[in-house]
Amino acid sequence: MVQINMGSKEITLKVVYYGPALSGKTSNLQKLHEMMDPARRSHMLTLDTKDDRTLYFDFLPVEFNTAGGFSIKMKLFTVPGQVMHKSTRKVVLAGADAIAFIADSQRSAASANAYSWRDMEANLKAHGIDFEKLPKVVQFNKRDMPDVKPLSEIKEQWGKTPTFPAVATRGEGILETFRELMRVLYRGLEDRHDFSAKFSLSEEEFLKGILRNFRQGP
Ligand SMILES: Nc1nc2c(ncn2[C@@H]2O[C@H](COP(=O)(O)OP(=O)(O)O)[C@@H](O)[C@H]2O)c(=O)[nH]1
Ligand SMILES: [Mg+2]
Repeated sequence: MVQINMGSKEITLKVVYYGPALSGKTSNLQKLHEMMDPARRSHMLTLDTKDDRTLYFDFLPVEFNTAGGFSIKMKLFTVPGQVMHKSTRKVVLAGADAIAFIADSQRSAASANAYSWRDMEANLKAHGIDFEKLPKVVQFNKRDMPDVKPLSEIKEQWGKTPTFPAVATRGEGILETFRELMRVLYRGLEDRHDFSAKFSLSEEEFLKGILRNFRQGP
């Protein structure tokens, strides 16, 4: 959960990109990293195995300072999707303030998506995080592949949960997903911690501060 240090005026937030193996979680963070100003960005940390699958997690920090003198430190993580890394996923989820669920749009991936969603729900509940209330956005990636689930079907299935189509390898839909993720994150913080009043930080300033770190992509 959000860490607030009034002494050093630092607010630390944690966001997790979750989803089945190979759905494009690492690609999302890589594209975000590429969109950051090279002069200001820190390194993206990726711990890979030789078969190019995420062994542990990816980590990308994004920061900005508010007009009210607070330093916002956003930590973006991905989880490894492979079934065998269940305990790692659980550890990475601890204290998450918001989730981007990266689904694979291919019809053949439907059961892997569903399994991963249930796995996420169980892991969050095990941490005592209120699953229903946790801010979430869903991305349907790999729209360039043949035999993908139609967007109309996706919208119908997901109701009021925001969903975004993407082709992560081309950077399409990455920033749109991230912007909405930041919006629902802020709204969750406002509900639980009265953010705008306590830190004189409006939703608009929050979004601008975060998104200033990124070149507006194609
Ligand atoms: N065709 C296509 N391939 C993608 C897309 N996004 C990711 N990939 C590929 O799918 C594989 C897994 O992507 P990765 O980001 O490592 O997935 P992760 O396991 O969820 O972190 C890699 O070979 C990517 O290049 C996409 O939108 N379209
Ligand atoms: Mg990965």
